[in-house]
Amino acid sequence: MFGAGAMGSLIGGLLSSRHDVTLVARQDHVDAIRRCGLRVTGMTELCTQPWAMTEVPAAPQDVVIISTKAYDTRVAVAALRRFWHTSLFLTLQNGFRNADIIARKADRVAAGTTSHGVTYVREGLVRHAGLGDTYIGTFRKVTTEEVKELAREFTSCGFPSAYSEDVRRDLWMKAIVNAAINPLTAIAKVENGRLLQIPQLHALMRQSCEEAAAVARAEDHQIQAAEAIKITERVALRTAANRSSMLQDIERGRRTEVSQISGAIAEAAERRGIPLPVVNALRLSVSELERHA
Ligand code: KPL
Repeated sequence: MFGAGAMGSLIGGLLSSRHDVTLVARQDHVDAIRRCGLRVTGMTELCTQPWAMTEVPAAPQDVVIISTKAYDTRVAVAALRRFWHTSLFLTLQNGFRNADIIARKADRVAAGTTSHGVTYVREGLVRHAGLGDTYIGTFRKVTTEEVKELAREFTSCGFPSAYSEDVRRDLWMKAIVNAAINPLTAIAKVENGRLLQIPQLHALMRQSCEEAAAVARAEDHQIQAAEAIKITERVALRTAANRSSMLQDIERGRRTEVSQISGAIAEAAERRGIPLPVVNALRLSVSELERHA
């Protein structure tokens, strides 16, 4: 598991109940895990002791899961060079370009989306604050059977996952969800569920989904606005108590994934000549917050 922030720690922790898992993480997180184990609270309660290190391990790995921030994907792939021709790579990140970046180097790539809400509380401890769906699909030189097997293994470790027939569409759908929920929660400094309770924020969330869905359609993914809105509302409801990853980044004075989510949608919109007033306003506001953080 390369990148053990909130999401990587949850998944890595769960997988370690049945598998030999190595988390590659920041020094303070690694030190805490080595001292007291990795703790997950909330919807999942566990304390586990996966291998944790700051360097890429030397031993061969069956599966390499990348769960870094999307702006770190290139660096992650370079660091994982020794597995390019031997391991199955799986990306479980925000943004829809990660699998393409990984597939430029790694031979075998699967891609997935997950909409669980997870908060990084402090080193060694994450909170599973909201349930979500996880879909995994083939991307490059991976068989359907291998991906189904992965999904089954994830499920049996307590991380329910399903095989996706069209993971590129799922990646777009997830980006639409993130482009609505993440900037709004980061700007308003509210938990995801508040977007459904504050009418003005709810209206902006819906408009953002409408705009981004039009871009997805122009990119040949059949995503209607009504479906995008319904899925986004469902994610906000199920992760109501979570602080989005973008809000967590702003609060910790860190760089956000706004360029890799809303920025990527904006680039596609510009290529296609599609106006994107709400998505762009939210994107620019987050960039300003980020600049001042
Ligand atoms: O992906 C997320 C994120 O915060 O990045 C959601 C699903 C919106 C959960 O907060």
